[in-house]
Amino acid sequence: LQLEAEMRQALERNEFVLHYQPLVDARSGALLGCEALIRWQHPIRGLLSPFHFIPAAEQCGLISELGAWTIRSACQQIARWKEAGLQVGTVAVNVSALEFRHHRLLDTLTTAIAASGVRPGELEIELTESVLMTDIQTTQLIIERLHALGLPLSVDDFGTGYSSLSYLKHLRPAKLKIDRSFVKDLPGEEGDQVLVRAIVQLAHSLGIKVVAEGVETEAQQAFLRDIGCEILQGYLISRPQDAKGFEAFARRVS
Ligand code: G
Ligand code: G
Ligand code: MN
Ligand code: NA
Repeated sequence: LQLEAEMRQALERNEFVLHYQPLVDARSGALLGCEALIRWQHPIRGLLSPFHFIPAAEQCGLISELGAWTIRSACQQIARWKEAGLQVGTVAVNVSALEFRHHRLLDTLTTAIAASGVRPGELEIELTESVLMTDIQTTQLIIERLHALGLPLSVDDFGTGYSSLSYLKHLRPAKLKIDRSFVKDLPGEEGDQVLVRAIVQLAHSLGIKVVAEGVETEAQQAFLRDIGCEILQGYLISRPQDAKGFEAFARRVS
């Protein structure tokens, strides 16, 4: 496989980069954290989105190495920001389905956390709802180990995974991230209004915080803030940016 060989080479040549998108307090605008998003700075094809290589990495078995790169890089970045005295809150990394079930994940996390001195609550794991719904028993064991490492869980793309909702009770995520498909037509679309309000109520009654993803307009921001959604993420606040760009944002809002 051509792409596999290219990705291996890219890992060796250090062509992957993390971009960071802020998560802010819906009321005050204060910075609460960021989501780390991988890109491939390809020598010929330019900056590639994860859609162009994550699925291939999952297929060819390279995902756990790529995931390990992401985790190590995020931990190193957290350490650099702390050293520089920059407060960025919690850094979230995306972990895909196969990576989550891979036996190396916990080792990778343990080693990266120890090497970088990352403290509990500084790093968080984002998993999609569909990952959490598969093989609930094993999932629960892995989540318990993540909690023991001081890693909170954030449920990505919430509302798209045909959830039974009972998993929320067992897995105790810190955050639910409302998928941007439910945010896109707010505040006009009545069906989405009802859904988003219900998600916020459900989450709060379980002691879980709510992040709205894909916030692009001030009207969406106002609606979400008014119904008690406490965290916002989206182009309105900032696009994902490289570390330098994100640092400039962090200094501006603090
Ligand atoms: O980054 P973008 O803005 O294009 O994200 C596209 C998708 O890629 C998202 O669903 C995101 O969760 C996923 N993604 C981004 N970075 C990573 C990563 O480091 N690992 C995994 N597994 N998925 C990622
Ligand atoms: O699946 P996940 O939530 O991890 O994906 C994050 C993706 O959403 C990234 O590709 C990121 O670039 C994208 N994204 C972040 N904010 C916005 C936004 O306001 N609008 C749109 N259309 N995409 C966004
Ligand atoms: Mn995500
Ligand atoms: Na999402």
